Amino acid sequence: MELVASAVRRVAAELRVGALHRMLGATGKTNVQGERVQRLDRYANAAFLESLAEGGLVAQVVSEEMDVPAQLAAHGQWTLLFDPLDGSSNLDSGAAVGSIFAVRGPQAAALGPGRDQRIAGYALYGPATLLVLASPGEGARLFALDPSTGEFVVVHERLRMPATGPVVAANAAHAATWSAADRAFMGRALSAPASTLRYSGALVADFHRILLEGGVYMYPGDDAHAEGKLRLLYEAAPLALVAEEAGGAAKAGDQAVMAIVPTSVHQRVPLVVGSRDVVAGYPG
Ligand code: AFP
Repeated sequence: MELVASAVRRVAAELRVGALHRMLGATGKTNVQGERVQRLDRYANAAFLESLAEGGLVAQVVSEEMDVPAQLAAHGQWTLLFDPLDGSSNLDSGAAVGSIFAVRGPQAAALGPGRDQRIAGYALYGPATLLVLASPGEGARLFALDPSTGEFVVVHERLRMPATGPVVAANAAHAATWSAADRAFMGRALSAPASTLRYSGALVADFHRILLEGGVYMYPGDDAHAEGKLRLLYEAAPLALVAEEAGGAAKAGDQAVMAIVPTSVHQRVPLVVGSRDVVAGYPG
């Protein structure tokens, strides 16, 4: 986690001065997902790779920004999977972005189900740099980066996601091409008492709000993304572990996200994640 924290510190520092260095904007390239690569996507990926290469602990890394996994230390014990800069299309607007990561055992475990994750979490680069870490059976903790010391300090020892809650996060512009069941689910969520729609375009930012306030984030299959948009290994599964450890839940169709055995490293899944009682009402 020290290596991940070091990458997060570097990304946070670069984000603060990115506009000054003319680091905003696109590189003109697209990644393996067919998405425009921002200059800071490239920076964040390099920051993770360089930090994780230290100390010979990490054998293999899987990144949203790399077509194939990279091999690091020959005798390393861990596989790291990450989206180095989630929501990077927010950058030019100065809105929140994040990093998502998971730690698994040796190489073969990269293609196991989410239950093989040893630690998972995310950084949220907003008004403060926040770090959430979860591991099976040990709950989820919230840290904040103290810029005066460079240390992460504990803010919450044991986060609990409310069993239900008002926040609904989804790209409602795509609802016309969702299944009737997905539309009906969103309609029920929006008609619950005090419900409110909040969607930032960065999964980490939307998920974090739901973790604290309760509610549901959904990105189901639609016309443009038949399998859903979000990546199983370094977006959906890490957040599913955080959600479960905080008392929430995550589904991909009718399956628990944590139970899905991936078939490829960049596999996408439809995702419904959030408060336990809200996600339980998802028909799948
Ligand atoms: P980018 O990293 O390409 O900006 O994608 C972000 C993301 O994977 C996730 O963070 C958002 O919740 C989701 O895509 C937003 O997708 P839409 O723009 O289609 O709503």
